[in-house]
Amino acid sequence: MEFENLLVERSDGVAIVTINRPKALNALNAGTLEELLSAVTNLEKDEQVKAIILTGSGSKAFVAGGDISFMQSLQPIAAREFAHLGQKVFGVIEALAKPVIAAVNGFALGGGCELAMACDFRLAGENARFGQPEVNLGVIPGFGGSQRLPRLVGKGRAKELLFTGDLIDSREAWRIGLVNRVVPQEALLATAREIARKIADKGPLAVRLCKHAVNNGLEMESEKGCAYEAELFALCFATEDRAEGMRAFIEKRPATFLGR
Ligand code: CO8
Repeated sequence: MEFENLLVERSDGVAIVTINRPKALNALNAGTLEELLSAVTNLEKDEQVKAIILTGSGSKAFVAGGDISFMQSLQPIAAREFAHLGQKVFGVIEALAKPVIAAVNGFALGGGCELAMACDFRLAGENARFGQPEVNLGVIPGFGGSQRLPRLVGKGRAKELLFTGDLIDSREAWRIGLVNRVVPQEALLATAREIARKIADKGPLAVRLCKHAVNNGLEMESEKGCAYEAELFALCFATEDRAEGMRAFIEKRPATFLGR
C-alpha cells in the first residue's frame, strides 16, 4: 500500500499505520482521511493482519487536528462534507472487524483526539497532550468529539475540555480514563506492539465478537446488551476456533486459532 500521507508496515500479524505529514504536525486534510479509509479497509481484508496500531510520525505529534489551512476557506456545505468524511472514516475505524490501538506519541488535538477516541483504546507516550481546542478557532468538534469524549470520560469532564479548549497531559488523560496506559516515549511503539501481538495470538473471531459486543451492546439498554452478548456467545460455538480453544485447554497445550 503506497500513500502520500501515510506509512503502512506489516509484520508478525500486526500492522502499523503512521500518519505522515510531520511538517503540518500530521494534521488531517481530506486526502489524508481518504487514504486512512483506504488503508484500514485494506487491512481489514488482509487475513495476515490481526491487529492495527495507529500513530503519528515524528516525536512531536500524533495528529494536531483537522488541517486548519484546509478548513480556513471552507463554506458551510463543504464544512459539513468534511465533517461527514471524518465521521465516516472514524466510524469505519471504530467498527473495524479488527482491534485498532492508538499509540499517541505527542499532540492529539481536535481531530487528532477524535481519531484516537475512535480507536479501541489508547496508549500515550509521556509527552502526549490531548485536547479539543476547536473553540479557540470559533468552531466545535466535527469528527465525533462531542459524542465520543463524554462517553469516554463523562459529561462534566468532557464539557470542561470542550468549553475551555484546555490541553491535558498524558497523566491527566490517564486519570480521567481517556488513555489506558502512559509509557515512556521511547517505549510507546514497542508497548503497543506487545499488546497487539498478544491480541493477535487470540482467536480473531472471538476478538471481533468481543468488539461487537462492547461497541453495539453499549448503545443498548443493559438487558438487551446482555441478550445480544448471549447471541454472540452462541455464535462462537459455530466456529472451529472455539472447538480448538477448548480442546487445547483440555490437552494442556497452546491453541492454534485459524479464524474460522
Ligand atoms: N492544521 C494545519 N497545520 C497545523 C496544524 C493544524 N491543525 N497544527 C500545526 N500545524 C502546522 C503549523 O501551522 C506549523 O506549520 P509551519 O511550520 O508551516 O508554520 C507546523 O504545523 C508546526 O506547528 P507550530 O509551529 O504551531 O508548532 P508549536 O510547537 O509551536 O505548536 C501546537 C504546536 C500547539 C500543536 C500548535 O501547532 C497548534 O495549536 N496547532 C493547532 C491545534 C488545533 O487547534 N487543532 C484543532 C484543529 S480543529 C479540528 O481538529 C476540528 C476537526 C474537525 C473539523 C471538521 C469540520 C469541518
